[in-house]
Amino acid sequence: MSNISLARTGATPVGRPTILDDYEFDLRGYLVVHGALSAAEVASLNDAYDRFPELDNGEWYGNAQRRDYTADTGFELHNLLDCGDPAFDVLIDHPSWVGHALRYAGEEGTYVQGTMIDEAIATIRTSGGHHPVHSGGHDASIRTQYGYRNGRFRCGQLNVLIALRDIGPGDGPTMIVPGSHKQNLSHPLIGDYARGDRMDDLPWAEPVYANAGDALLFVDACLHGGSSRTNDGERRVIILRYGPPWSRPRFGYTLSDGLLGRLTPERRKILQPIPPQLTGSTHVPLDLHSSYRADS
Ligand SMILES: O=C(O)CCC(=O)C(=O)O
Repeated sequence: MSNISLARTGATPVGRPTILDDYEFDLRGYLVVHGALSAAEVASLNDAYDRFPELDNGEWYGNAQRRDYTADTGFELHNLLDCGDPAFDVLIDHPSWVGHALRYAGEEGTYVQGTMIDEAIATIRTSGGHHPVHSGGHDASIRTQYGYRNGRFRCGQLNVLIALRDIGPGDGPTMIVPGSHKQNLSHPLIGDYARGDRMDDLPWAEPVYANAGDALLFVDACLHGGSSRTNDGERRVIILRYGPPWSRPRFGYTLSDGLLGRLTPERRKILQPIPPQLTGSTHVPLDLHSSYRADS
């Protein structure tokens, strides 16, 4: 990446997307940041995975809950960032992708610019598992839509899928139909999500192979899913979904005081961009474009 600039605090170098990133993302709806995590970060996150307790669907680990999307997807730990293990904190504002989140799904240049993670999931997929085909630009919700207007990206959601292990043939790579974020017709060969169609042989879908530490970034409006894992062992992928700062957690998960208290202000702002304004508070919220200042 070029165009490295400093975050507003001056603390974290944030990688801004290059003009090639912008072109690729607009054209295909996704791009891969190779080597997004260092080897040490990958090792630390795999160690954190090894600390996960045995959980049945619905059981909790700290303030994170196992909630599998379907019976076929396998282990999916939602509200991951609040599971109690600080190893995951580094992901929140990781410089390898937070600049992309701000640019593509961060309401850039408006009075509500910024970003929020509205879903964070640790996934483990074993042999036979898959994530069914879904999405597509033909009927995208506002939450997941692709948008580009007046020189600005206006996407509803940027997914960041981070590989913690190499993902090659048979490992269940994510598959995407390039350009499908702009499709006008639904794919003729798939049913609805509940039918559980597999990505594997879907015409025009391409597997995204990855090395451990690579991050796949895509607008959720792309037609996508996780192909069948046929190899033994585990596919380990973390999914973060970034949206505008006014987003809400999809399944209503909350954040503990313990988590919010230990985070840096920059990270806290990404998990809770708009703190609750409690009755009786002496704090007066101001927004970026407000002309009124209490001290002016
Ligand atoms: O597991 C995968 O590879 C894809 C996950 C996915 O499609 C999703 O979470 O929306």
